[in-house]
Amino acid sequence: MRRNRFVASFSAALFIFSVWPSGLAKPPVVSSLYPAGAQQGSTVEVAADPVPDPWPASAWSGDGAIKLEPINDKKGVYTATIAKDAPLGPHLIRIHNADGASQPRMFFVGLAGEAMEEEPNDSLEVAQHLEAKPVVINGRLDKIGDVDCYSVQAEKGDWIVAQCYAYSVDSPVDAFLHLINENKTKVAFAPDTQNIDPLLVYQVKRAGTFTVTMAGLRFPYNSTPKLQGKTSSNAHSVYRLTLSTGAFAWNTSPLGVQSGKKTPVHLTGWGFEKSGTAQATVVSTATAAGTAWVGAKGLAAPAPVIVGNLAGHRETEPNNSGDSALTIAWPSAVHGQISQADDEDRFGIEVRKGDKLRLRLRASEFDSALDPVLRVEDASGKQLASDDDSGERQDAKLDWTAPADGTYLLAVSDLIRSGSNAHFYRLEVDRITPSLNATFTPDRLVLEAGKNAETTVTISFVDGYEGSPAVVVRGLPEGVSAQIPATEKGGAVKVNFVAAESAKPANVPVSLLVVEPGTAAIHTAISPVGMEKAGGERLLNSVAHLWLTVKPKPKAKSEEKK
Ligand SMILES: [Ca+2]
Ligand SMILES: [Ca+2]
Ligand SMILES: [Ca+2]
Ligand SMILES: [Ca+2]
Repeated sequence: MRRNRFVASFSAALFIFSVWPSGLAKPPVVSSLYPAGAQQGSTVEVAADPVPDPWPASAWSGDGAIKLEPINDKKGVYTATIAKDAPLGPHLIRIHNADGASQPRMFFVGLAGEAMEEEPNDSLEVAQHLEAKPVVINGRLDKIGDVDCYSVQAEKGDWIVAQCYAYSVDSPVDAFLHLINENKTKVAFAPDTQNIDPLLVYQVKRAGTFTVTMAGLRFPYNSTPKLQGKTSSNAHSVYRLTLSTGAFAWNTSPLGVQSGKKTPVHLTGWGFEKSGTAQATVVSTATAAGTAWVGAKGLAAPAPVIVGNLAGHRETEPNNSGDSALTIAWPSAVHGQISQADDEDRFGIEVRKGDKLRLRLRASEFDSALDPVLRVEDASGKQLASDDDSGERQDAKLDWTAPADGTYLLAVSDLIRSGSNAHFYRLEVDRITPSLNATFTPDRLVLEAGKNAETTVTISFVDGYEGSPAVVVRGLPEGVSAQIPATEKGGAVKVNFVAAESAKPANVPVSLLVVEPGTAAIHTAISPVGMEKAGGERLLNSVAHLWLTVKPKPKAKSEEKK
């Protein structure tokens, strides 16, 4: 009797939650991949957690050079094969089954050999010693109060660099690193760098064994009130820690390159001279805009470089006065340094009356020491406009309309008039062009044959855009169509996906494009991914596809009646 009642209420629950009508099956939830990356040209095992049920479940990667195959008799574990030419840097992975797909998870392709953390490693006495360097350690802060210790031998003059990616790859942890010498003296502590993840840099004064300790706080801090302020103890607190005593590149000079061009760059960072590693390399990327990752022989980790459509210039000193300022063609980006106290860099630009310019002086995102100030002056040196902090963090950004034909000056300086070769910048001189942004949510849909489901594309017009854009869907599987309302004024557009009764099961990424009829303009809509961004930007912050799962009609009803 009790058993029957249980069955009855269970069926009722199934009826109510008809989102997953085929019973208990549902889309995989993957909170972490461990390890969250691998070396270029390697094959490793990667565990998805929680274990996708049913097993095996397929994996999709954003790049064909990274393949994950489920191991049938090892639940949750994939064989990840990273091709030798797999693009360096972060990629997205989804796990999917007949009922849907997981949220995308980050997977980083690196340069150095890798190692897995070996517990116990909680104290200096039991630190995991790393012979091979550089090395990427894949670890987890997976018990309350977990501390992970790693020791390396370093010689006088070596630069010990420890770079941690935890929050950066969407782990729920705010990590911190300390460096301790043989006398158990703390010699370095890493502050937050581009987000809440730490980067530790220390030049060795006396040869010996040094221990890096890794610990963390749960993030976001208020996610589990009981644990607030306590160290992290989450199985998903996966991290990647690059440990180097040789060459480590932090930036490139110039900081940015033009998409589709071969650009010689100089790697900047630590340990190049002593290790004899070449600092000159060439960047050639098809990335349209955003960030590309540069590798080179002997480097511990790839370095990010900005990619855009602007051609590049380099400053040439002297350029402190209007007379010595070099006139640059624009739109373009110019790279330079406020190389000493009171250095000012001036660049001339020729404009026509009414030209609308967007000037961005970028420094803090590259961890430059410069607190940039940007001024626009007329040919006589009279200041017409200035900005200190309107850009990202403490960077400057200025929209300026030319009052008359002629040559004007752009002046770059430091807020407190300091300078050094760490005070570098990228000044972007661009024309303001009307444009649009498009985002969508949700980023996953499960569509049953004979039914429909929708995602909302939100289009916003920026900088005076005046068009009648339309949404176009690319990559639809057979038997699925998209109903798209007219979208002349932008705003929220509900795209309705309809599966025919005959639609076959499918699991595919679909692109949502916003086009301007009669022009070549195409904007790919994106959807934000990851947890709240209170800790800053992550390595990847959006996904450029909607994941569409098509499943057959449930057989349950007719079978139950029989
Ligand atoms: Ca651990
Ligand atoms: Ca530990
Ligand atoms: Ca300069
Ligand atoms: Ca100068």
